Amino acid sequence: MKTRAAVAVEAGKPLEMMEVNLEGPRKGEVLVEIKATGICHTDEFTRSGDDPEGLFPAILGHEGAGVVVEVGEGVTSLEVGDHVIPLYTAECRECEYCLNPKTNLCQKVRATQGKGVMPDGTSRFSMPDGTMIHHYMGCSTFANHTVLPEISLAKVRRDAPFDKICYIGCGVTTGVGAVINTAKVEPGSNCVVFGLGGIGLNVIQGLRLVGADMIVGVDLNEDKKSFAEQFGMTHFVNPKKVEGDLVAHLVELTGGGADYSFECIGNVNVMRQALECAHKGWGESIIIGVAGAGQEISTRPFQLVTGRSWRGSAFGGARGRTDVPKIVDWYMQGKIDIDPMITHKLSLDDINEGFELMHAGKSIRAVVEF
Ligand code: NAD
Ligand code: AHE
Ligand code: ZN
Ligand code: ZN
Repeated sequence: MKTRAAVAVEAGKPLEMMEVNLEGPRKGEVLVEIKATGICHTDEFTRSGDDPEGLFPAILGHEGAGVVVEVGEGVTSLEVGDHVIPLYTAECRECEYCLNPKTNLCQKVRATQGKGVMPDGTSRFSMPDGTMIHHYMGCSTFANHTVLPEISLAKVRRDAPFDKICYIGCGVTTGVGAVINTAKVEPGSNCVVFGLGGIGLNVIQGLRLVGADMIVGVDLNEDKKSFAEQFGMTHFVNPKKVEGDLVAHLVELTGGGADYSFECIGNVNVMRQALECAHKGWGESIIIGVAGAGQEISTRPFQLVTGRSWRGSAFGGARGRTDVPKIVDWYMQGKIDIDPMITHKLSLDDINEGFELMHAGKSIRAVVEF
């Protein structure tokens, strides 16, 4: 079939709208009509050329929601008409990783996913001239239709709006999940969140949900303050307005250091600040931000010797097929907010505007509706 897609033809170039060829689902695969997709900073990270795993041409996008149109041979858990959220972290429920309760990082399709192909080693997408187009993060939601492995789809309730729940495909689950699944933050904790964008705001609402006490937000963009307050931030710090050392300021503000800190930017210098503002003896710092090729983190080992822990979180530690339907329920029950974070709605033709809004710090999430 043919479908409309925004194609990343080359690193650093705007996406190009075109009609692409899409082959139907093979064994264990599912064809999905994408109804809406968010634009995450990770899409920009790859588009810009910073991603060491980035491949071109590719159809980016990994924060979508849609409807099953066709199922391939052997697919048993989904049928035509089911509403689904694509998962960049699959859940096969049988690999060594899925069987270990300490991780959500299913590896069943991860190697081929990283090469921009389906598990059989081939792509379903091609350009009008027949050139192969890579899949992205196993999702490719910047296309009106896409093909995914069955294990990379979470089946969700049919009454949930696509233009909101697409955000659960990455940002919401990443932020809320980092608090609940990765850090396991206890009620009454004092926490610091670096970066109040599409991920950081969801960390903040996760902290409110679990009953954190002090929720300090740190961002260079003053406009993010009022957004973050809506979701539970109790104190705002703009590093540009702090006289002297930011870490010392945060340690003092939190009465000795954060019980938990979260880096939601992808800046290795901020990652160090996030670790070092954690409380001596027990503070944990969670890295969520993704840093560009060649970048490394550093600190004095003494920071760890004296009881701070440095950890990371992917997709909020969530097991997608199991946890994503529950997060959709939380949204429908009003336990978590999504609507005010969707600051812009665009058509696929205007998707590059979404990247410009992100750069200008004007959007939290721009969502493309098909
Ligand atoms: P975003 O662009 O919406 O937000 C980033 C925020 O950081 C902005 O508000 C910006 O003003 C602020 N910021 C930038 N530099 C800063 C600095 N030096 N100090 C303080 N604030 C600063 O991005 P997002 O969509 O929220 O994504 C954030 C990061 O999380 C990205 O690196 C993204 O790739 C990553 N991410 C990781 C996962 C995961 O599973 N680990 C999932 C989604 C996104
Ligand atoms: N390709 C990058 C790594 C990118 C990365 O860390 N991705 C996160 C999800 S970001 C979603 O917005 C993730 O899930 N990582 C675990 C994994 O298996 O990719 C690089 O640096 O190579
Ligand atoms: Zn993302
Ligand atoms: Zn698995």
